[in-house]
Amino acid sequence: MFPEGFPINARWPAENPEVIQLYSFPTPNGVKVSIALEEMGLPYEAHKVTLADADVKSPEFLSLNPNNKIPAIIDPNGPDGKPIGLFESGAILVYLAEKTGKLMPQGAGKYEVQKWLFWQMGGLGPMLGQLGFFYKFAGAEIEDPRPRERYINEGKRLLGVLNGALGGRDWVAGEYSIADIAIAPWLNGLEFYGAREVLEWDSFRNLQPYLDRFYARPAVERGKNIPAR
Ligand SMILES: N[C@@H](CCC(=O)N[C@@H](CS)C(=O)NCC(=O)O)C(=O)O
Repeated sequence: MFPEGFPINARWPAENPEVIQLYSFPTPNGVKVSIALEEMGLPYEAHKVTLADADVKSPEFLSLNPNNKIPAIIDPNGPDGKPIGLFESGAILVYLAEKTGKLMPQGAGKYEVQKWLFWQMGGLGPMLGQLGFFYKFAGAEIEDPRPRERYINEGKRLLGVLNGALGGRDWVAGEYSIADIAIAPWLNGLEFYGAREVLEWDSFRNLQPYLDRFYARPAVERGKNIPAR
């Protein structure tokens, strides 16, 4: 079985085991990795792992990510030439940037990128995810308005922070980077949640041009639907 020591291969077999194996679904967290792989020009093989328990809670998937969430990867050619498995989209983005030397500069610029990457991982993603739950999905019928209000207010606050950071610059850390790849798909998800209006999207004048710049990139266009639903 290859990559050796990775039982996930039994359920999602690698056809081309020499390249990076991606286990994902085209959600804002999932497409971060397919977009980064496309931007960096790394060869990879994508496996569709749906969000259903039958997939993300299968013993094979849990063997790679005990936290039962996509995305996850195996790089057969990791540090010291040995295979490595990774989960958490932020950790995967940093790994790929360091592997290729792309989309995260050295020196002070690296920390500028990481500030915004961690801001997305700990703030924008979780808060907008909860907003989606309480505004559109299962929580929408909960009568108590406080959870909805809390995530709307926090979502607006975060959009304001990002809008300010994008004043006078095209990309959040200056140059285009893995921080943008982490952030932009989450902004795009607001349309799917039907939450643009309630967050007063149009009042944040730098955000739509930022999204347009991001989605005009050919690698983003390719990566945004991988793996196909
Ligand atoms: N912090 C994680 C979050 C990943 C995440 O929330 N993945 C969702 C899809 S976007 C998932 O797999 N959900 C399935 C489940 O929770 O059972 C990351 O950035 O990788």
